[in-house]
Amino acid sequence: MNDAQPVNPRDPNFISQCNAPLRAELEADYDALTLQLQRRGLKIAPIMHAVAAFQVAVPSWGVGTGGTRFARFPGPGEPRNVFDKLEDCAVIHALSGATPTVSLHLPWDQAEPQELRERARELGLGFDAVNSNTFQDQRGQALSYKFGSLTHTDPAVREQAVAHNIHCIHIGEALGSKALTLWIGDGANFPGQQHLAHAFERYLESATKIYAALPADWRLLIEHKMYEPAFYATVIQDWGSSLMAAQSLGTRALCLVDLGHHAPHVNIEMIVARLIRAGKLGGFHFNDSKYGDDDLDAGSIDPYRLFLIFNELVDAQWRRVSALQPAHMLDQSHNVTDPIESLINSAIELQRAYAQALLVDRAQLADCQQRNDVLMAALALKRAFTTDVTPILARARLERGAAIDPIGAYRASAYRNQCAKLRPASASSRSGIV
Ligand code: RM4
Ligand code: MN
Ligand code: MN
Repeated sequence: MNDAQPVNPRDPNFISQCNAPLRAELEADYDALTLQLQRRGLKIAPIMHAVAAFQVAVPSWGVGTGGTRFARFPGPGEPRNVFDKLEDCAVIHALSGATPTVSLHLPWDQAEPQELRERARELGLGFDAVNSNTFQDQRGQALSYKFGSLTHTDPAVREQAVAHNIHCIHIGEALGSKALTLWIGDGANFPGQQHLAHAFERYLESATKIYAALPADWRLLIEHKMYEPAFYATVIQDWGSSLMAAQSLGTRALCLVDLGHHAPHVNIEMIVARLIRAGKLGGFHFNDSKYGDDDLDAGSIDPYRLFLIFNELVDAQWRRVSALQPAHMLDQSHNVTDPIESLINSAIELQRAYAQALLVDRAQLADCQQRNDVLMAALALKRAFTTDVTPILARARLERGAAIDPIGAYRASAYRNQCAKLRPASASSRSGIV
């Protein structure tokens, strides 16, 4: 199968052919883990089923090759439009079994909503949150966002930005989305450039208009980011600003945590715990980073941090915190890997962190915390984190009709080569999304 004929990687027969030689080994590994967990008083089946039910949305902009401010090195067979993107997303889902929805970015993904919905249905996909874009100017746009959008000093620019967001809601409604993600680049590059208090007030005024246009069953996800493109002060720069905005807008306004949007060394899991406490955790943009908003593959730099975030989520489930349903989305930029492989692997890394968090002995941990047995408390987490849950993940995929070895199956299908033929490279080489 290595010397592959072009085949459709979404074909269930192809996937089961790929799985056939791997089944026996998986079964042996799964049985061994079953016994290991049994000795710890844990049942493997509910954990495996929880992992199988885990879902994360794929960002449409993630299936193209990204880039930096300096360069973009296009890969072969990149998607040329939103329909190609949907097809790539369907491949990711067929092989991983974990990504049934796509998060669109408008106007990057502008197309006839009926056509989008129809194509997604054929591919077995749905739509997650829609993302608006007022951080760039579009061709033919009347007013510029150079000095801001929702917080611009000119009310006419603010109106234009509000109208775009309302347009996104309408498109999202036609697609079956249930949330609008609001991230703006507004801010200042120089002290004195912007009145810090007034800019925030203008944000609230504009966001209130968007919130008012939200259908009753929709949520507004407010995404903060510390810097970039504004390098001195960003209007919604941290979870404090985002929480203040969410609290003043209303119950359906919630905070979205993009893992790359904090200062280095910030304790993100604690932010997650605080937002859960406030009833305002709306969702995540998963990725990993070393220095800034690097948008690297989830779990590739600091898998322990990812585990600690899932630990807070599972702990909240365990405490039966009501109405906690955070949206899961990936938000990554793939500069040097095949985006499909990165996204498959990232979805798996999220499931890994989730499975590990499900292994934590919470009663024991609570007891250690109560008695201030610091070392045993720390080890309770480490023990879960260092357990190799790979057989649970593979078995969960099998359960969903996906691939035991998704990257192996993807490569065997030669899908990328097929795309390279069908999707000739375009002359334009934009700088990538950051
Ligand atoms: C931003 C932010 C947003 C994403 C854009 C492309 O840094 O993460 O979520 O929509 O990038
Ligand atoms: Mn993001
Ligand atoms: Mn980002």
